Amino acid sequence: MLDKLTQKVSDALRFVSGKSTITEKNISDAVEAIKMALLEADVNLRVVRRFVNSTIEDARGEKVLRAVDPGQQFVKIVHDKLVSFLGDSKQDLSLRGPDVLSVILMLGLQGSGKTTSSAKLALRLKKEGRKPLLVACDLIRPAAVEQLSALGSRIGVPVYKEEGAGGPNGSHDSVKVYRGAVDWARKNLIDTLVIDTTGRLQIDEPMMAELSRLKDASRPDELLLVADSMTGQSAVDIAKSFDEQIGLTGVILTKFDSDTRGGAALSLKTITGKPLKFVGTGEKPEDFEPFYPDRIAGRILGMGDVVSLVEKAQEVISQKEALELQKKMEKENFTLEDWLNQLRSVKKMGSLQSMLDMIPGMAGQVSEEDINREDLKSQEAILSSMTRKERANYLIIGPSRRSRIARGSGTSVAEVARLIKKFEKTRSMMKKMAKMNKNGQAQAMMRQLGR
Ligand SMILES: Nc1nc2c(ncn2[C@@H]2O[C@H](COP(=O)(O)OP(=O)(O)O)[C@@H](O)[C@H]2O)c(=O)[nH]1
Ligand SMILES: [Mg+2]
Repeated sequence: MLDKLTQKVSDALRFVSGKSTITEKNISDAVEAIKMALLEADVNLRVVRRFVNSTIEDARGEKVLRAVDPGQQFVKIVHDKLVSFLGDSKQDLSLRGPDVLSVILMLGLQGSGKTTSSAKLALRLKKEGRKPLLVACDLIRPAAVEQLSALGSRIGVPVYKEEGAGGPNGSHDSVKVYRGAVDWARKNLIDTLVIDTTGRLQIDEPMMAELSRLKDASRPDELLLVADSMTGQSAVDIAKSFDEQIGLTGVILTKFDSDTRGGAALSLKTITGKPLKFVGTGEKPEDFEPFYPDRIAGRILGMGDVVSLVEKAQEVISQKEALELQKKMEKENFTLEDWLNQLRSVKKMGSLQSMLDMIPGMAGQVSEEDINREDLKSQEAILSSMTRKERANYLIIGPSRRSRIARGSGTSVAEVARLIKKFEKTRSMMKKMAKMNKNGQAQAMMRQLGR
């Protein structure tokens, strides 16, 4: 889900992330790339413009220019912007207390996932301790009532239906079915009605008229539009029409598990002002989650659920590199060259700790206090003053090479010797750990890297 958008956005952020200084050019390159990514994801053009402008505005702000690590801060700006466009925080349903009947009206076009989502929502309410009743008010499609019944028995939620109400010769009166459901609910201690309604392939007058009547009769607490995320911008247009003609309290975005481009999620709140409340993530009744803007933003950024340093480390060390490192460590092929690369990656990062935790076998072994940054600087200087050959095989570094390296790096022969000692020690420690972790911890970390 959102794979393509995630890929594009994280590529865009590569213009700035991990950079200790960023320029207007870096920012505008990144912003331009993000703009393309959003357009490709079928985000509404107006929303894209607004997103881009307010990101630039924030990025130009004082805060960023003074920041210690502007690259990371820019990533954070984009993250926060995504969160705000997705709707800031999770939006709960507003339902009544258990002794008053709450009504949820499910709206949407045919095939959007209304019936499935009704069952999913009912299951969720049941798990939360409510007593829901599914009400079959889609009286146009002959199979709709059967489908809802089957889902209801699968999840253990009662379904209210009226014989003869649907089909070509039925009464087509969803208001009558609703009234019957209310009676049944009173007798059976039901506290929430989830009403599945009629959908058409397009918005048309008879459908809206019928839904309007049902709305007036049932005075719902929640009017939820079920929209197919695969339809991108047209989901947004549909939401707009439903909101104008019936009025909505929120949106359920379905088929979020398929390769949706994400445009609907990003445009909906901005264009309609209606919050996304849930997402459907599969065909099963359990495949349903509240919509958490920050988590989705995290996914779009390709940095998991939170913008954390650990996740930024994933950009620095790729999975492939980590696997190679693991192999080297096992075979004791880890060289000073590798060490220098590690140091440089560490330097690009905000936090050493998270970086150390990413190195196979190092998690929890070394704490940030054990390493000071000055030390790292002189280590890097020493390593840079070595020749490639020396870094590939430290055993050739005799006394004369040592003093040359010391001069070149502005350190002392003793410091060079200390670094080599330390490297030897680290290497044998790494080898031990690599063996220890071969199938355990290290594998888990690899998976984490892969995510
Ligand atoms: N993959 C996936 N399929 C879904 C999701 N929601 C619904 N569907 C499928 O979409 C199709 C139409 O769903 P249905 O609930 O009958 O739509 P309705 O016409 O609006 O009532 C069915 O095949 C569902 O299994 C979802 O979140 N993910
Ligand atoms: Mg249906």
